[in-house]
Amino acid sequence: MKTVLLTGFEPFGGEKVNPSEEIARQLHGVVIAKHQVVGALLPCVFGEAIKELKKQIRTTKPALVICVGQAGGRSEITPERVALNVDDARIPDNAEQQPVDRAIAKNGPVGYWSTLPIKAIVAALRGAEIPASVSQTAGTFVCNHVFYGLMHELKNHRGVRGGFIHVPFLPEQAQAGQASLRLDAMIEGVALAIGTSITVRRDKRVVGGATH
Ligand code: PCA
Repeated sequence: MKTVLLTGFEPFGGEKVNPSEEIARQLHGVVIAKHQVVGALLPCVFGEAIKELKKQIRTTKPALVICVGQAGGRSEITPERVALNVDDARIPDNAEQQPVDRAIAKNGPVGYWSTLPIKAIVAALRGAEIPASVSQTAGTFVCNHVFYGLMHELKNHRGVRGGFIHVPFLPEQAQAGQASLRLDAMIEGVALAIGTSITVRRDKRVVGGATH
């Protein structure tokens, strides 16, 4: 059976949990549209995270790679449109590194597009009453770093699609007034995103779908 590599991140920034870790753990082994999901955990560390991702790609030989991370404060599940070739950390990573204005790949392009059908994913989630929108930036911390590293690596893997999805805080992480989403809705949403990425070859071209 073909495989889908689904990565989550360890907690960072003083948090005790990371919803993306739970999502990858709970979808590990699940079969979606005749593909088996392999869940993996990435360290929230510049450099190490891409190294671990590449190792997972080597061992699982996936047909599709979706990396998931937490974007505290967002209220929706947000497939990212573009990865940027820059590290610019607003807080230290889990190894106390805080790169500023540094290229991820010295001679790499300024950005890479996601090759996931991001608009179709948003439509599928909204159809299931799960809040979703396209995000225009994954930031410049470890998530964008991994997203860029993924797309740079996939140049060497023809036909393998990949991209990044940010998810909100879990209810227990949110401070008063901050948005959050229940874990079961996130799991259902990411499973739908995987199914949509397998079955929709050509993305929908629709207006809107973006709030970030
Ligand atoms: N979110 C961070 C890194 C790890 C994670 O889950 C980010 O958005 O960069």
